[in-house]
Amino acid sequence: MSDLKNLLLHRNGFVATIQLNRPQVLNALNMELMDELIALFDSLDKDASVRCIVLTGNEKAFAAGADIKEMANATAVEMLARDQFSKWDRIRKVKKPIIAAVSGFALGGGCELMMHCDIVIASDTAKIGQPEINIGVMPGAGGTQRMTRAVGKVLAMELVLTGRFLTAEEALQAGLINKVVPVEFYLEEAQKLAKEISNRPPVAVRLAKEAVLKSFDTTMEIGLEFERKNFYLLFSSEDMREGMAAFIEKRKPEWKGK
Ligand code: DAK
Repeated sequence: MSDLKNLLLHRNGFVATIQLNRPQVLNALNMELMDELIALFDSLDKDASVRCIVLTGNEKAFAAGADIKEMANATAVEMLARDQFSKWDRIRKVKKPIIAAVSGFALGGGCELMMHCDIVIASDTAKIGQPEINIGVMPGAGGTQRMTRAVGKVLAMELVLTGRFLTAEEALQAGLINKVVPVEFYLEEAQKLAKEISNRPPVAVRLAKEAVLKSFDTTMEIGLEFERKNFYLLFSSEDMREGMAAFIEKRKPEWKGK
């Protein structure tokens, strides 16, 4: 995709890094940016030369939320017609792992975008929260649901009702993010992890991600059955034969993604 206006794309081996690129407004997520982002996720998801995606902003902001100036005059019917909710839902359906590399502000829709990702590496400068309450609304892209599942009811309630920001360290303690590193390293650390995941067998990675996400949508019994079927399915992959043969022959496996 060569005509990106609000994003930058960088490729290194099997890892694609998407950078949100509206620095003048702290990467506020306007509709044009979101449409580009969703289309880019779709295309990277179909591209066999990509195995893991890193999503980042810049040092000052991952994203300070949906673009308030774009919403300020909208009516409920206009918001409904924009149909942004169902578009955001397509990010949830990306099959390849997405790692968020977060520095500075991850607020409102920015925090919700972060929570759509599978793994989060943050800089020690990160400020994470759902401050929508301070502008007369509430989270609209999964904040009340994903935040609550990640950190539990009482902290989610406090964050959503007061708009307070978490520090990176607090977010780590609460289980919202995976790791905090000094600001110079957050992107490098996320890309290192992405490279590590992209050296794993792609079909198993895909089915494992799918099974973990399934746990949010279903009962334990149905989830366990789903997991077991994905496990059995992997016995039809060439990579499973290769992985087990390589273990027995004491050599490094070579993954084909088949
Ligand atoms: N929207 C638009 N512009 C923004 C922005 C935002 N969310 N955040 C910052 N900016 C702009 C500022 O207006 C300013 O622009 P100029 O005045 O220079 O033209 C520039 O970025 C720099 O910001 P500040 O001057 O304010 O910078 P400070 O360092 O002083 O403050 C801040 C940083 C992050 C504390 C502050 O900018 C701030 O409070 N920003 C708003 C944070 C916020 O309330 N976020 C939640 C927005 S509501 C949906 C999906 C999602 C959502 C809704 C619907 N659907 C699927 C339908 C999500 C809603 C939200 O996220």
